[in-house]
Amino acid sequence: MAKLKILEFPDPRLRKKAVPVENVDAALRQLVDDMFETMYDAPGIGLAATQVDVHRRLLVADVSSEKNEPWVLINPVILEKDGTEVSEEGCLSVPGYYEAVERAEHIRVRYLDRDGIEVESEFEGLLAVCVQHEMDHLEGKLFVDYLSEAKRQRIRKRLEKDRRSREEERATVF
Ligand code: GNR
Ligand code: NI
Repeated sequence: MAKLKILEFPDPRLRKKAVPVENVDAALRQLVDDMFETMYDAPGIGLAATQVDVHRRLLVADVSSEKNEPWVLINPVILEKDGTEVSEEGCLSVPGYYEAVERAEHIRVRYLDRDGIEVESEFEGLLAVCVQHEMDHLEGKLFVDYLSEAKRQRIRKRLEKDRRSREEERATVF
């Protein structure tokens, strides 16, 4: 098991479009395990491969309070969307910011599970929000893209400033 480094906005690698997973093999399952370790440690309720600089179409999620309901979606496709709901979203790649985003309320998704079996599931509530947020990552899209240009620039500038002060901090220690 290994904890992976999470890319942060405005890193241009977060803008890459992920390509389909071709083989659900031992190496892919190792990546899935590492993504869960990274997500639980963060802590977060979902993680897309894009966020750990792997540009393949897979995501993991667990919105349960006991952290014992892991979901693995490989090559996910939304078949149906129903209703809309607005909720506050955050993102491990945009640390410290929470903003209202509108999403579909119910979604029906076709994907491969961790054994490479094709399945269809319906999601609602927080898990539906999370799956849509993670699928956006696979397209190179972030929740800040739904905000105004002014808000997005403000978040980008503050995160760049935070990053610079963290780098100065390291330079002082070493
Ligand atoms: O941990 C996360 N919480 C969250 C809260 C509301 C809507 C979406 C999310 S996903 C986020 C983890 C993350 O950045 N996944 O890409
Ligand atoms: Ni995110």
